[in-house]
Amino acid sequence: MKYRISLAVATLIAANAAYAQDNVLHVYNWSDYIAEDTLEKFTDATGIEVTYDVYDSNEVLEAKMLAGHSGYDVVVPTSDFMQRQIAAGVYMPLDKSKLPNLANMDPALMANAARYDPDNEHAVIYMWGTTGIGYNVGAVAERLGEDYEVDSWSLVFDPEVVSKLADCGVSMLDAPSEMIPAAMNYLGLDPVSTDPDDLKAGAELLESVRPYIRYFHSSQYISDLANGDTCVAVGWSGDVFQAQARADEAENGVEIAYIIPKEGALQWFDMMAIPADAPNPDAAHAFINFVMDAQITADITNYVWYANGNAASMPLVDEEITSDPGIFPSEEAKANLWAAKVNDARTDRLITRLWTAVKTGQ
Ligand code: SPD
Repeated sequence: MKYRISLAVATLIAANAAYAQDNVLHVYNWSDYIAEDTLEKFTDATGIEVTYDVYDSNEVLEAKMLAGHSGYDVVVPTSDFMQRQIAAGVYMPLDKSKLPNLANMDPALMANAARYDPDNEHAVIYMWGTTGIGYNVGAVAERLGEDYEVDSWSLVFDPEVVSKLADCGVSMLDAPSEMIPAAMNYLGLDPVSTDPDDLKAGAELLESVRPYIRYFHSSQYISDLANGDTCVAVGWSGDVFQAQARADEAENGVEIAYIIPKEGALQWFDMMAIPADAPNPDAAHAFINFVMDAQITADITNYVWYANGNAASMPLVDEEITSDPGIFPSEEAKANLWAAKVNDARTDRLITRLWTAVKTGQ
């Protein structure tokens, strides 16, 4: 039997399909990086449903963005990676008329982010943080002594020290553009140097401690630290604080601390941006504007323990967070933070090669 549909019905079906498309937003964000109720609140406020996927590596996001047709409407690259993605035409300029909550953002932090994206044309700050060291206070004291002061990258980069911690589990981020510069900085080299000899020296240091590293991974360390399955992790500030929050919740007696090592650390900004081929740019703008609401951003910071770039949210952020120097570093610690620079393709290839050798030990 053949069915014929009238023009009116076909138009209705097409309109429904367009409505369904208009009413779905596809977000791709870092794992463990949003409050439990943010998406639900967005849907309640706008009627737009959200599909939400996560990653834990800038390289993974970049591969998807450069390939195109990702199907995502909002993504959250870190500013240095974002800079070269903008140059590759990956993101659309924001329509600031649709972002009235931009007025909530901290002008000094936005100016900082504008070093990677002049006039903040393509992106706004989601959260920012540092790359330092999380550790299990009891397990480390047991192995290095109660009086050992944990304040240096030597915890993971000095073979004498890290070898004593290997049995309780040491992890590093699977993030070559962060681990090699951190090692270079420890050696007294410029962490943003692209001199191949400096990069090789950083990789050699990492190779020398490789036997004491249990794994390289960029999200597993949260639960492992929280459960006491590992005792030291090079990690991102808020993630380490989340590990402590999970241990508190489990009441398992694990105490986790986070340090920005005295030699300095990377400060980074994660940015909300809209892919140039986003299926639903209107919903993307609505989402970015929604997140920039002072209360919504404060809720996220209060849940994920990351600093944000939203000045209006600060009075709504828990004091436990605003007063913690691991999340909001002191002026003294800030002077020691460095900002990543975007690498050229040749430097990137070298870093990738060196990293493979570090991880495989070959
Ligand atoms: N769990 C959220 C982690 C966010 C980390 N952002 C990446 C920073 C890269 N320098």
